[in-house]
Amino acid sequence: TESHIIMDETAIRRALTRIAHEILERNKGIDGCVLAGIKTRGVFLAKRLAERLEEIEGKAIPWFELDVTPYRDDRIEAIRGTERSSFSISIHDKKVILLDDVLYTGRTIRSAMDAIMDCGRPESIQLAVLADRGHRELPIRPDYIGKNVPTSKAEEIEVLLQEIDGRDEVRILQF
Ligand code: 3GP
Ligand code: 5GP
Ligand code: MG
Repeated sequence: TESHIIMDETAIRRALTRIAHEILERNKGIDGCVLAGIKTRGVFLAKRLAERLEEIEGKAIPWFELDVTPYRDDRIEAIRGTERSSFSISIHDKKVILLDDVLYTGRTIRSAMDAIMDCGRPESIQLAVLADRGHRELPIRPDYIGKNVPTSKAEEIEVLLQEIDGRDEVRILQF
């Protein structure tokens, strides 16, 4: 296995800062916005982005964790529909900004949108990802991108975050 670093700690920090500014520009501030971090690593990215937005705007932005497991398209019918999501924060009429580490086929985001829609009617849903590696299987595109990483299907992106991995780094692994 060959591997090399594509984002270091500084690059990740700068990408999140840029995305924070892009979110503020697009939404003319953060009023009515809510961040949803997709488990596992998307949660830490959402928390960091919320901190960054608060530093810039001087206002707190609500954020919550989103577990898309019950909504995955590879789960059997019997399991689907038995576990509904409910969030600590109302998403009704809110601009929900989804956060994930890597965007690949788009299936995870499709599940996330289902989970959100099950809980109410958001004004809109936007998507921010740290890395977009391509190979979409659904018509889904990110609104905010940390880094575009053209990959082959044999490659994998490894995302390491301080909170769980002890350091910040994005690597590309070639098998
Ligand atoms: P994450 O939950 O922090 O995003 O999907 C479980 C973990 O496996 C993910 O961590 C992700 O980092 C890692 N992973 C690496 N390659 C893949 C892949 O191709 N598909 C999925 N679903 N996860 C992958
Ligand atoms: P998708 O559903 O778009 O195929 O994949 C997105 C989800 O799978 C993300 O939550 C991400 O964690 C994981 N994933 C898919 N490919 C990769 C990859 O190359 N690297 C990492 N770290 N995660 C991946
Ligand atoms: Mg993820």
